[in-house]
Amino acid sequence: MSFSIGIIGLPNVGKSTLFKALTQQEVDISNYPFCTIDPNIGIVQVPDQRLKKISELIQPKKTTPTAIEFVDIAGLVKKAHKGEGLGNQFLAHIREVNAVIHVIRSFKDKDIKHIEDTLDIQRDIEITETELIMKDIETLEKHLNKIEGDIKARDKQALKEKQLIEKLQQHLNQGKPISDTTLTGEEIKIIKHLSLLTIKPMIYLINSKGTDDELEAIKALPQNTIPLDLKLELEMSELSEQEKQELNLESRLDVLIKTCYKILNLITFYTIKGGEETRAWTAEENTKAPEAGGIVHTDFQEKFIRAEVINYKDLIQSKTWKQAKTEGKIRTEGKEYTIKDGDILEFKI
Ligand SMILES: Nc1nc2c(ncn2[C@@H]2O[C@H](COP(=O)(O)OP(=O)(O)O)[C@@H](O)[C@H]2O)c(=O)[nH]1
Ligand SMILES: [Mg+2]
Repeated sequence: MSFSIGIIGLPNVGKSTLFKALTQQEVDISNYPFCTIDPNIGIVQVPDQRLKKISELIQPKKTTPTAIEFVDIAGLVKKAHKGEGLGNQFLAHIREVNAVIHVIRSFKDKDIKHIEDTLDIQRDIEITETELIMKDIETLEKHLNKIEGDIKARDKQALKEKQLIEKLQQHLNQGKPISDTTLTGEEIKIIKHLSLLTIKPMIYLINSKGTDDELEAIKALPQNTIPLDLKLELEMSELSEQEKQELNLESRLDVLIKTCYKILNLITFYTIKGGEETRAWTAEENTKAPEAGGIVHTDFQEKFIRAEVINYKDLIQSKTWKQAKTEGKIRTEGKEYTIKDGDILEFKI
């Protein structure tokens, strides 16, 4: 299983610059068989201090971080929902990702053309979001037409869908993304097959130097807004750790990756493979132990019997696996166990 984040926004705002900065590091892709191989898709290892510490304790032969995919989606133009520019391809790519980073330009550079000529964060956000909203309105209309017969026949499921679709249409018609409304688990299930665009969690990335003026301008934006100087981030990604230290530079891409985790409700768990390899994995919150096993290895899900579990914090306190065992901190958990962020698991099949 892998999670992917799409990078979207108007042309010339810094999307590819961000993609390059994120994917600069060499990644051994044979470790990540679930990931897609495509020039616009990059596998990015998730920075993880806990994994480092676990490896220091366990001293395995190999340490493997978890990873997420980033997709550099071609620039969007007005009327994309009508197929303008690479509109259809653009929107199809967004359907495939789990969340979206919306890059908005706030850097001044007269040599780099701004498609709307002036800097205006709020206007640019609206241009992009309007396209997504229009596409969702269209998708919902099409689906309503498709199930018209069933609605007339008073089919129960179709009536449920109709009611929900009308609620969403009303919301979209006010220019608001679906992610703004609260949906029940059942409602989410009902519309899942429609792959709506504005239901996806979104991070706003303001590409700027972060001057006081700029920070003032983004105060009114929603949570999950991150100012980042993408040109500087790209330059930093080309430096070694030592060079960065000497220049007193610190990348903020980690903050961005962590925010992606947060908006997707993802957690990290670890395996140690009997001390051979410490490895971090990504799961959704509320994942049960056998499902977590399935993320590591298909066999582990079907043949799951139990797992030995210790949380990261407890292992650090005990200092060694052996000591933790002596202190009774390594628990045995069964099929109903819900894994927690920071759990270290040994699956028993
Ligand atoms: N001055 C400045 N230029 C930038 C910044 N970010 C990107 N650029 C430049 O803007 C141009 C377009 O960037 P790119 O990432 O290709 O934009 P995209 O069309 O959104 O993928 C490139 O020449 C970048 O070097 C920035 O923060 N400051
Ligand atoms: Mg680009």
